[in-house]
Amino acid sequence: MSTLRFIMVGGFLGAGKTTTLARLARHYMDQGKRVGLVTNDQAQDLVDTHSLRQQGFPVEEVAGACFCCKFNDLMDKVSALETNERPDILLAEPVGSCTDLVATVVQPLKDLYGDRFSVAPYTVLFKPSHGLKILRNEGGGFSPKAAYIFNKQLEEADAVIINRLDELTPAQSDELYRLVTDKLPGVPVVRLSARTGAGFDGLTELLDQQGNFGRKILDIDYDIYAEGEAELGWLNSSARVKASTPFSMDQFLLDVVDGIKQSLAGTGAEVAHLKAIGLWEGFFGVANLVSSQTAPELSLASGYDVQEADVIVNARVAMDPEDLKTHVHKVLSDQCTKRNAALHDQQTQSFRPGRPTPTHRYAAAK
Ligand SMILES: Nc1nc2c(ncn2[C@@H]2O[C@H](COP(=O)(O)OP(=O)(O)OP(=O)(O)O)[C@@H](O)[C@H]2O)c(=O)[nH]1
Ligand SMILES: [Mg+2]
Repeated sequence: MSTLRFIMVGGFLGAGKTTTLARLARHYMDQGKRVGLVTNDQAQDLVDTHSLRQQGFPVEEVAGACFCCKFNDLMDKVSALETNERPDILLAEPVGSCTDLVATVVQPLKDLYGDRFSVAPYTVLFKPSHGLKILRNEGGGFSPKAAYIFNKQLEEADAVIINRLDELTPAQSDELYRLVTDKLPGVPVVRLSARTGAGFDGLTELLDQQGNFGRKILDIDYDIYAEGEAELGWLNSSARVKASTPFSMDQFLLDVVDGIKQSLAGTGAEVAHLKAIGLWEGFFGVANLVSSQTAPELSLASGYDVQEADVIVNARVAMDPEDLKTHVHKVLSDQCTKRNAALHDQQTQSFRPGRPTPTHRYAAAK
């Protein structure tokens, strides 16, 4: 029986995991291979799942908690993909605030289902906007407990991928490379732009390596980890927007993300990732904001004017989730008013992520 190649790409919220997985999926499909993707979120209505499906990839979603706490769901979704898509390669994106994935996902996968899978090196994407401050110990941005999660994610990686190379000057890229290699001696570090594809060969060569990967079991304090995750307000909101005259879906998404950024500006709450997707009649657009200090952007444009659209907002911000909900609802409502539009069937979940309780945890690597 042939084995399924299991590629999981971790990394902090907004590091570029979904963008990287989409590029990897396209790369393997161009080679004639079949792929299946599994996304993961603490709640329903994940922007990434819609975005990847709209890009034409077979996607299953594990919702409600991270892969580590929903290990059996992950295996069920993988089985569904195997039945329906017969993939050669499985691409998995864990929740961006999650760590300890080697002990709780990779090790059980290898131990309990080793004959079904061949596990690729566990790669973790490095997010420069927050990572530079954290590795320089500069403070600002996130709390020490959130920085703890960021650091733990790096520590369990077989390889670290510094992303957003297109935005870094050579000096910034070299400084990041030095900071990461000093922190993790002997760990391969690749520099990549998931957006432009620069450095992509370095990632695919790394992922093609054969060996016994996913063996770095963390020494981790689950109290700090749980408190770090619980500092985040987590919000997923969906609604149908209906207007009397056509409006630009892309501008609406950008204005919503920018509006939330502006609305939060006075609160001092750090944005980990804001994303909004608009969907209508097969067209879709996505807007993002990856930190409070950067500019919102349209990462995938629909180029479409609509009178109706299904809009989903995902917000991960270090603040009280009820306050976050108030900000997001107000911005959505204001942007609709500007367009003589109304929101219908709005559904919102907002909460602090609960303490992670993994299905399995291996204290030593097999
Ligand atoms: N300039 C630039 N932008 C990038 C790059 N990679 C990703 N992005 C952008 O960064 C934002 C976040 O990317 P995602 O791929 O959604 O990040 P993620 O890690 O999946 O985020 P979560 O799922 O929320 O944790 C999007 O606006 C992307 O277009 C890159 O290499 N360069
Ligand atoms: Mg993602």
